[in-house]
Parts: sequence; structure tokens; C-alpha cells
Amino acid sequence: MSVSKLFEPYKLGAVTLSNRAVMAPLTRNRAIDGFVPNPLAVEYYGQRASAGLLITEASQVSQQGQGYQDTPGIYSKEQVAGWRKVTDRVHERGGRIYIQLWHVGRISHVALQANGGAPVAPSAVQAKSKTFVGGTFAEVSAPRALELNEIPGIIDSFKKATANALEAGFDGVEIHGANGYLLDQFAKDGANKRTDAYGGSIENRARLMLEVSKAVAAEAGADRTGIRLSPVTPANDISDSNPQPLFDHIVDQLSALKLVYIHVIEGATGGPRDNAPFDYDSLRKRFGGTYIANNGYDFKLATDVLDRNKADLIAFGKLFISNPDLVERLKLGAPLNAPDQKTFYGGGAAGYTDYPVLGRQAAE
Ligand code: 8OZ
Repeated sequence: MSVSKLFEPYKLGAVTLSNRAVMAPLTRNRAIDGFVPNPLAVEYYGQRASAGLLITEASQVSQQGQGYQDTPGIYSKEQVAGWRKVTDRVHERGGRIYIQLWHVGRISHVALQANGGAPVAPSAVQAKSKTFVGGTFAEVSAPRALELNEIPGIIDSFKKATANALEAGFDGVEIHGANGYLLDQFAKDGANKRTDAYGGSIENRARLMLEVSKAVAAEAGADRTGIRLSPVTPANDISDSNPQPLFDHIVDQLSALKLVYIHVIEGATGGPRDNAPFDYDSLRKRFGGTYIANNGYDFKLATDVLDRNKADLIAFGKLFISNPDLVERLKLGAPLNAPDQKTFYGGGAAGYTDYPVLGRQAAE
């Protein structure tokens, strides 16, 4: 039996988690007609309910916010009904679950937008990035810059999605502020060339992320509102010339809003943790709430970081795809199943709900 702080309970705002292992949000592209969660998602998330906290795959807050085929939404009645089955199953099994609220901004394709329109962005700057649409990888489409008078509508779409998430039974919501999607595009000067109140200075570029955070927290309660950040990731062709003061400012303001957590991707998403210098401890110290650390953690690093009080919770991605009973396996020091990349995005039960748990493996 391994001993680690990872297995200790933790009070996260309004809810108590049975341990400090978080299932990171993981895009799986298996939504059915109407971008409703796949019925298999009930089993998929249910199988992983022994995580301290599950965070769902990124779920678009509007049609405009979608950038890949078959990702689920949280803006229609049918989507809410689909998610309700997921949260019920997770709660029956004693788990806790937040939904990740997503607007992709310029990382989209005309095929996904209303009337084949251009995706929206802070500025009309196309990313050198691909999306998956119509069964194949395609260059993202050239975006158009959002008009100033469209910004309240963006904030409102996050607010409505939050109300829907509560109706669907989620314990809370995570704002997707990371990985080069809309809120990260506004924050970072590689994508934001605006000259109005939403561009230029750090304060102006951070404005949309903070306004969305305030609106979501007003709807869900700050104690049920978290946010994911990725200060130095190059994902989706995003960049900033000076991320430390930008994220120091963002986190100071998120702390003032009393958000329950910041979920920080340290380094390049799904890649090296040391791709660029950044002082994550500065964010940890500035933020009054919970710090969830993510990116490339294994049991040893997780235990070490928790022991040194550099984080409160640790989010694991790929390990949770292939190990529904990850917490039990880590506790026992049992071997881990390797994830199969080919079944990450799209498909059915294979590579989704059929990874073996320990008992089943032993019996087979
Ligand atoms: C992988 C494939 C598509 C989207 C992210 C939501 O990186 C994603 C994503 C990941 O945050």
C-alpha cells in the first residue's frame, strides 16, 4: 500500500472530495446528434467516479464556440438531459463532477459555424493550427474579429451554460481559459491585436476572461467556479510576449473574485513541463483558493508536489483514459494500463469504456 497525501480527502469549496486526484478534462469526440453527450459517457464517467473530482471534456457554450466534430454542448435542453444522466451516475457512485465550459474562438472551421460563417476571435488573425472536422484534419478557418457589441453575448453564453450545468446536476463548472481557445486568445498578445478596451494592456487583454469569471461565479457561486489556465503553452499556435505579469495579474483578480480553484497546465500541454521559464509558485502564492496542478504528473511527482505544498490537487489526463480505477491502482502500486492514442478522438466503446479495472483483469 502506498502512502501519499494524494489519498487524503480535500474540501473544495462547496463539496468534499474523497482524494486529491482529479481527472483532467479530456476531449473524446463521441457526442451524438445535436451534440448531446453519448449515452456511453454515463458509463465512462461512472467508471471513473473514484477520482476525487472529475472534470468533463470541454463542452461548448454555444454553436459558435464549437471547433471540432462531435464535441458535446451545454446550451440545449437535450444536452442538459444527456449530462443529467452522467452526473446522476457519478453521484450514485459517490463521485464529484464539474463540467468544463468552452468557447474555441478562432480554433474552428466554417463547416461547424452557423451558415458557414467565419469563426470569431479577438482579431482577424488565423492560427497555424488544425482541427478535426468531417472525419479528417483540416486547417482552421480564417476568423473575423468580434465587434465590441458582441462581447456581452459571449459572456451571456457562458452564463446560460452555467445555469444549464447546474440544472444538469454538476457540482460546479470549470471555465476553459487555456490552450489557445477564446479566453486565452484574448489574454495573449500573439492573438489579440485589438485597440479597444479588450486589447493592448495586460488589464485590457485579461478583461474578457475576468468578466466571464465574474458572470459565471455570479450564477454558480464562486465556491463552485474554477478556471483552467496555461500560461506558456504553445497549443493551438498561441503565444504571449510576457506571460508572467499577465498571469500574475489574472490570478490576483481571480483571487479577488474568490474563485474556488485555478487549474494550471504547467509547461506545454501534453508535452514538456519546462518548455519556457515561468514561476508557477507566484500564482500559487497570489491565489487564495485551491491550486490544481496538471501536465505530465506521475505518482511520484504528485506525491512530492503535494508534500512540498506546491499544489492542493493533481490532475491526471491520459492515465485516467486508460485506468478507470487509477486511484486504487496508485494506492496498491499496481501496474497501469497504457492508453491507446488511436481511440482518443471519436469512435465508440473501444478505448472508451472498455479499459479493464483491477478485479476484472485478474479474473480474465
Ligand atoms: C484535444 C483535442 C481537441 C481539443 C484542449 C479541448 O486542448 C482541448 C482539446 C484537446 O483543451
